Amino acid sequence: MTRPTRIIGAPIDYGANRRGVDMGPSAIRYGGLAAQLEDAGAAVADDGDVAAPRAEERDPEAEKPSEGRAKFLRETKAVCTALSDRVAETLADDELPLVLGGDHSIAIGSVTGSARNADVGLVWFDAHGDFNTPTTSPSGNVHGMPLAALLGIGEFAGVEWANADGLREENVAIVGLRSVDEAERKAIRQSEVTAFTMSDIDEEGITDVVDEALDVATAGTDGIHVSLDLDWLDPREAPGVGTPVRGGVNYREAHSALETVAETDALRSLELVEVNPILDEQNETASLATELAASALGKRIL
Ligand code: 4U7
Ligand code: MN
Ligand code: MN
Ligand code: MN
Repeated sequence: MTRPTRIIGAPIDYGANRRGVDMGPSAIRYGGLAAQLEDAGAAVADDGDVAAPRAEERDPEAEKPSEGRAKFLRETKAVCTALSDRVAETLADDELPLVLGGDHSIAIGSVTGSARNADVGLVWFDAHGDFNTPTTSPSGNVHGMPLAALLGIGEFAGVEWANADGLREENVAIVGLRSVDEAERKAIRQSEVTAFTMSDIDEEGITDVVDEALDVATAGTDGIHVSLDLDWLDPREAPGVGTPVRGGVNYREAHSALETVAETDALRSLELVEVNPILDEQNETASLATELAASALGKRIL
Protein backbone atom coordinates (compact mmCIF):
# COMPACT_ATOMS: atom_id res chain seq x y z
CA MET A 1 0.00 0.00 0.00
CA THR A 2 1.21 3.43 -0.93
CA ARG A 3 1.34 5.87 1.97
CA PRO A 4 -1.38 8.51 2.10
CA THR A 5 -0.06 11.50 0.22
CA ARG A 6 -0.57 15.16 1.04
CA ILE A 7 -0.12 17.76 -1.67
CA ILE A 8 1.41 21.08 -0.63
CA GLY A 9 1.83 23.88 -3.18
CA ALA A 10 4.57 26.49 -2.98
CA PRO A 11 3.66 28.96 -5.74
CA ILE A 12 6.71 31.21 -5.83
CA ASP A 13 9.11 32.44 -8.48
CA TYR A 14 11.32 34.80 -6.46
CA GLY A 15 14.24 32.47 -6.96
CA ALA A 16 14.11 32.31 -10.75
CA ASN A 17 15.01 34.75 -13.46
CA ARG A 18 11.90 34.18 -15.56
CA ARG A 19 8.36 34.71 -14.34
CA GLY A 20 5.84 31.90 -14.49
CA VAL A 21 6.95 29.05 -12.22
CA ASP A 22 4.69 30.48 -9.51
CA MET A 23 1.84 29.00 -11.59
CA GLY A 24 3.42 25.56 -11.42
CA PRO A 25 1.23 24.18 -8.62
CA SER A 26 -1.98 25.09 -10.49
CA ALA A 27 -0.69 23.64 -13.74
CA ILE A 28 0.39 20.39 -12.09
CA ARG A 29 -2.94 20.00 -10.32
CA TYR A 30 -4.77 20.80 -13.56
CA GLY A 31 -2.51 18.29 -15.33
CA GLY A 32 -4.27 15.49 -13.44
CA LEU A 33 -2.12 14.99 -10.36
CA ALA A 34 -4.78 13.59 -8.04
CA ALA A 35 -5.98 11.03 -10.61
CA GLN A 36 -2.40 9.92 -11.34
CA LEU A 37 -1.64 9.43 -7.67
CA GLU A 38 -4.83 7.47 -7.14
CA ASP A 39 -3.74 5.28 -10.05
CA ALA A 40 -0.58 4.67 -8.05
CA GLY A 41 -2.77 3.44 -5.20
CA ALA A 42 -2.30 6.46 -2.95
CA ALA A 43 -5.00 8.13 -0.88
CA VAL A 44 -4.58 11.80 -1.70
CA ALA A 45 -5.37 14.94 0.26
CA ASP A 46 -4.68 18.43 -1.04
CA ASP A 47 -3.49 20.85 1.60
CA GLY A 48 -3.61 23.86 -0.72
CA ASP A 49 -0.73 26.29 -1.05
CA VAL A 50 1.53 27.96 1.47
CA ALA A 51 0.94 31.70 1.59
CA ALA A 52 3.22 33.60 -0.74
CA PRO A 53 3.21 37.35 -1.37
CA ARG A 54 2.33 38.02 -5.00
CA ALA A 55 5.00 39.49 -7.26
CA GLU A 56 3.29 42.84 -7.29
CA GLU A 57 3.61 42.97 -3.53
CA ARG A 58 7.29 42.21 -3.53
CA ASP A 59 9.58 44.75 -1.99
CA PRO A 60 11.53 46.43 -4.81
CA GLU A 61 14.26 47.22 -2.25
CA ALA A 62 14.99 43.52 -2.13
CA GLU A 63 16.67 43.54 -5.53
CA LYS A 64 19.08 46.30 -4.60
CA PRO A 65 22.72 45.45 -3.92
CA SER A 66 22.23 45.75 -0.14
CA GLU A 67 20.49 42.37 -0.36
CA GLY A 68 23.74 40.89 -1.69
CA ARG A 69 23.56 38.58 -4.64
CA ALA A 70 20.67 36.54 -3.36
CA LYS A 71 17.53 38.16 -4.71
CA PHE A 72 14.39 38.05 -2.57
CA LEU A 73 16.12 36.00 0.11
CA ARG A 74 13.83 37.49 2.80
CA GLU A 75 10.70 36.44 0.92
CA THR A 76 12.20 33.04 0.18
CA LYS A 77 12.93 32.59 3.88
CA ALA A 78 9.35 33.41 4.84
CA VAL A 79 7.86 30.92 2.37
CA CYS A 80 10.43 28.19 3.09
CA THR A 81 9.93 28.47 6.84
CA ALA A 82 6.18 27.97 6.44
CA LEU A 83 6.70 25.13 3.97
CA SER A 84 9.21 23.44 6.26
CA ASP A 85 6.64 23.37 9.07
CA ARG A 86 3.96 21.92 6.78
CA VAL A 87 6.28 19.17 5.57
CA ALA A 88 7.32 18.28 9.12
CA GLU A 89 3.65 18.20 10.26
CA THR A 90 2.69 15.99 7.32
CA LEU A 91 5.42 13.50 8.20
CA ALA A 92 4.37 13.59 11.86
CA ASP A 93 0.89 12.54 10.66
CA ASP A 94 2.50 9.58 8.86
CA GLU A 95 1.70 10.97 5.44
CA LEU A 96 3.97 11.57 2.47
CA PRO A 97 4.45 15.24 1.60
CA LEU A 98 4.34 15.96 -2.13
CA VAL A 99 5.50 19.53 -2.64
CA LEU A 100 4.70 21.39 -5.85
CA GLY A 101 6.87 24.30 -6.96
CA GLY A 102 7.53 26.96 -7.61
CA ASP A 103 11.14 27.55 -8.32
CA HIS A 104 13.79 25.29 -6.83
CA SER A 105 14.52 27.61 -3.89
CA ILE A 106 11.50 25.99 -2.19
CA ALA A 107 13.60 22.85 -1.69
CA ILE A 108 15.13 24.73 1.23
CA GLY A 109 11.71 24.48 2.90
CA SER A 110 10.89 20.91 1.84
CA VAL A 111 14.22 19.40 2.79
CA THR A 112 14.64 21.22 6.12
CA GLY A 113 11.14 20.02 7.00
CA SER A 114 11.85 16.45 5.94
CA ALA A 115 15.20 16.37 7.75
CA ARG A 116 13.96 17.98 10.96
CA ASN A 117 13.52 14.90 13.10
CA ALA A 118 15.26 12.28 10.99
CA ASP A 119 18.39 11.44 9.07
CA VAL A 120 17.50 11.79 5.42
CA GLY A 121 19.20 11.13 2.12
CA LEU A 122 18.62 13.33 -0.88
CA VAL A 123 18.39 12.52 -4.58
CA TRP A 124 18.49 15.64 -6.73
CA PHE A 125 17.45 15.15 -10.37
CA ASP A 126 18.61 18.27 -12.20
CA ALA A 127 20.53 19.60 -15.20
CA HIS A 128 22.16 22.10 -12.82
CA GLY A 129 24.30 21.84 -9.71
CA ASP A 130 22.25 24.30 -7.60
CA PHE A 131 25.41 24.68 -5.56
CA ASN A 132 25.99 28.42 -5.86
CA THR A 133 26.19 30.79 -2.92
CA PRO A 134 25.39 34.52 -2.94
CA THR A 135 29.03 35.34 -3.78
CA THR A 136 29.58 32.69 -6.45
CA SER A 137 26.19 33.03 -8.18
CA PRO A 138 26.38 34.55 -11.66
CA SER A 139 22.68 35.49 -11.47
CA GLY A 140 21.81 36.14 -7.82
CA ASN A 141 18.87 33.76 -8.27
CA VAL A 142 18.27 31.59 -5.22
CA HIS A 143 16.99 28.64 -7.30
CA GLY A 144 20.66 28.10 -8.20
CA MET A 145 21.62 27.86 -4.50
CA PRO A 146 19.37 25.42 -2.59
CA LEU A 147 21.89 22.57 -2.24
CA ALA A 148 24.55 24.95 -0.90
CA ALA A 149 21.97 26.44 1.46
CA LEU A 150 20.82 23.06 2.79
CA LEU A 151 24.39 21.87 3.33
CA GLY A 152 25.58 25.13 4.92
CA ILE A 153 28.20 25.88 2.28
CA GLY A 154 29.92 29.29 2.06
CA GLU A 155 27.80 32.16 3.41
CA PHE A 156 25.08 29.63 4.21
CA ALA A 157 27.16 28.20 7.07
CA GLY A 158 25.17 28.54 10.28
CA VAL A 159 22.08 29.99 8.56
CA GLU A 160 19.63 28.06 10.67
CA TRP A 161 16.44 28.37 8.60
CA ALA A 162 18.27 27.16 5.46
CA ASN A 163 20.47 24.34 6.81
CA ALA A 164 18.97 20.85 6.96
CA ASP A 165 19.57 19.27 10.39
CA GLY A 166 19.45 15.60 9.48
CA LEU A 167 21.16 15.80 6.08
CA ARG A 168 24.79 14.86 5.55
CA GLU A 169 26.74 15.54 2.36
CA GLU A 170 27.59 11.83 2.20
CA ASN A 171 23.91 11.08 1.64
CA VAL A 172 23.36 13.52 -1.22
CA ALA A 173 23.36 12.42 -4.87
CA ILE A 174 22.87 14.74 -7.83
CA VAL A 175 21.79 13.03 -11.06
CA GLY A 176 21.85 14.36 -14.61
CA LEU A 177 24.29 17.29 -14.49
CA ARG A 178 25.08 19.12 -17.71
CA SER A 179 25.22 22.80 -16.75
CA VAL A 180 27.56 23.59 -13.87
CA ASP A 181 29.19 26.96 -13.16
CA GLU A 182 32.94 27.07 -12.53
CA ALA A 183 32.61 27.85 -8.82
CA GLU A 184 29.96 25.15 -8.44
CA ARG A 185 32.26 22.59 -10.00
CA LYS A 186 34.89 23.37 -7.36
CA ALA A 187 32.41 23.34 -4.51
CA ILE A 188 30.83 20.06 -5.60
CA ARG A 189 34.26 18.43 -5.93
CA GLN A 190 35.30 19.70 -2.49
CA SER A 191 32.14 18.33 -0.92
CA GLU A 192 31.24 14.76 -0.03
CA VAL A 193 28.27 14.93 -2.37
CA THR A 194 28.09 12.28 -5.13
CA ALA A 195 27.38 13.76 -8.55
CA PHE A 196 26.41 11.94 -11.74
CA THR A 197 26.61 13.81 -15.03
CA MET A 198 24.74 13.04 -18.23
CA SER A 199 27.95 11.39 -19.44
CA ASP A 200 27.74 8.97 -16.53
CA ILE A 201 24.21 8.13 -17.65
CA ASP A 202 25.47 7.67 -21.24
CA GLU A 203 28.15 5.28 -20.08
CA GLU A 204 26.41 3.31 -17.33
CA GLY A 205 22.77 3.65 -18.24
CA ILE A 206 20.03 5.21 -16.17
CA THR A 207 19.33 2.09 -14.09
CA ASP A 208 22.86 1.72 -12.73
CA VAL A 209 23.26 5.43 -12.08
CA VAL A 210 19.99 5.68 -10.18
CA ASP A 211 20.81 2.51 -8.23
CA GLU A 212 24.10 4.08 -7.15
CA ALA A 213 22.40 7.37 -6.28
CA LEU A 214 19.87 5.50 -4.16
CA ASP A 215 22.65 3.57 -2.39
CA VAL A 216 24.22 6.92 -1.47
CA ALA A 217 20.94 8.38 -0.24
CA THR A 218 19.72 5.36 1.71
CA ALA A 219 23.02 4.50 3.43
CA GLY A 220 22.34 4.84 7.15
CA THR A 221 19.33 7.13 6.69
CA ASP A 222 15.69 6.87 7.77
CA GLY A 223 14.42 7.64 4.28
CA ILE A 224 14.98 9.84 1.26
CA HIS A 225 13.74 13.09 -0.17
CA VAL A 226 13.53 13.21 -3.95
CA SER A 227 13.76 16.62 -5.56
CA LEU A 228 12.78 16.58 -9.22
CA ASP A 229 13.66 19.67 -11.24
CA LEU A 230 11.78 19.17 -14.51
CA ASP A 231 14.73 20.66 -16.42
CA TRP A 232 16.42 17.34 -15.65
CA LEU A 233 14.57 16.04 -18.70
CA ASP A 234 15.47 16.98 -22.22
CA PRO A 235 13.64 20.15 -23.34
CA ARG A 236 11.99 18.06 -26.07
CA GLU A 237 10.17 16.13 -23.35
CA ALA A 238 9.78 19.02 -20.94
CA PRO A 239 9.68 22.38 -22.74
CA GLY A 240 7.86 24.19 -19.92
CA VAL A 241 10.81 25.01 -17.66
CA GLY A 242 12.62 28.26 -16.95
CA THR A 243 16.19 27.15 -17.64
CA PRO A 244 16.16 24.42 -20.31
CA VAL A 245 19.44 22.72 -21.21
CA ARG A 246 19.77 20.39 -24.19
CA GLY A 247 20.91 16.83 -23.72
CA GLY A 248 18.73 15.67 -20.83
CA VAL A 249 17.11 12.32 -20.12
CA ASN A 250 14.23 11.15 -22.24
CA TYR A 251 10.72 10.09 -21.29
CA ARG A 252 11.47 6.41 -20.66
CA GLU A 253 14.68 7.09 -18.73
CA ALA A 254 12.82 9.50 -16.47
CA HIS A 255 10.09 6.95 -15.72
CA SER A 256 12.62 4.22 -15.18
CA ALA A 257 14.49 6.40 -12.68
CA LEU A 258 11.38 7.14 -10.62
CA GLU A 259 10.21 3.54 -10.79
CA THR A 260 13.57 2.61 -9.32
CA VAL A 261 12.96 5.16 -6.56
CA ALA A 262 9.63 3.47 -5.80
CA GLU A 263 11.29 0.05 -5.61
CA THR A 264 13.60 1.11 -2.76
CA ASP A 265 10.56 1.72 -0.55
CA ALA A 266 12.54 4.52 1.13
CA LEU A 267 10.67 7.54 -0.22
CA ARG A 268 9.91 9.97 2.60
CA SER A 269 9.07 13.15 0.71
CA LEU A 270 8.92 14.27 -2.90
CA GLU A 271 8.89 17.55 -4.78
CA LEU A 272 8.28 18.64 -8.35
CA VAL A 273 9.78 22.01 -9.24
CA GLU A 274 10.50 24.50 -11.99
CA VAL A 275 7.42 23.81 -14.14
CA ASN A 276 6.72 27.01 -16.07
CA PRO A 277 3.25 26.88 -17.69
CA ILE A 278 3.87 30.08 -19.65
CA LEU A 279 6.65 28.37 -21.58
CA ASP A 280 4.91 25.00 -21.74
CA GLU A 281 3.12 23.44 -24.71
CA GLN A 282 -0.44 22.33 -23.88
CA ASN A 283 0.55 21.77 -20.24
CA GLU A 284 2.63 18.76 -21.28
CA THR A 285 5.47 19.40 -18.83
CA ALA A 286 2.99 19.68 -15.97
CA SER A 287 1.26 16.43 -16.92
CA LEU A 288 4.60 14.72 -17.33
CA ALA A 289 5.39 15.83 -13.78
CA THR A 290 2.20 14.14 -12.55
CA GLU A 291 3.11 10.91 -14.33
CA LEU A 292 6.58 10.89 -12.85
CA ALA A 293 5.19 11.46 -9.37
CA ALA A 294 2.93 8.43 -9.89
CA SER A 295 5.93 6.33 -10.90
CA ALA A 296 7.80 7.44 -7.78
CA LEU A 297 4.83 6.42 -5.66
CA GLY A 298 4.74 2.97 -7.17
CA LYS A 299 2.37 3.09 -10.16
CA ARG A 300 2.85 -0.08 -12.21
CA ILE A 301 1.56 -1.23 -15.58
CA LEU A 302 0.73 -4.74 -14.42
B1 4U7 B 1 17.65 25.39 -11.27
C1 4U7 B 1 22.65 29.10 -12.82
F1 4U7 B 1 24.13 30.62 -13.79
N1 4U7 B 1 23.64 28.16 -12.41
O1 4U7 B 1 22.97 29.92 -10.61
C2 4U7 B 1 22.44 30.14 -11.71
F2 4U7 B 1 23.45 29.02 -15.04
O2 4U7 B 1 16.91 25.23 -10.02
C3 4U7 B 1 21.37 28.42 -13.20
O3 4U7 B 1 18.44 24.14 -11.41
C4 4U7 B 1 20.57 27.91 -12.03
O4 4U7 B 1 16.74 25.48 -12.40
C5 4U7 B 1 19.42 26.98 -12.38
O5 4U7 B 1 21.72 31.10 -11.96
C6 4U7 B 1 18.61 26.68 -11.18
C7 4U7 B 1 23.14 29.84 -14.07
MN1 MN C 1 17.25 23.03 -9.83
MN1 MN D 1 17.75 22.96 -13.05
MN1 MN E 1 33.26 14.07 -6.99
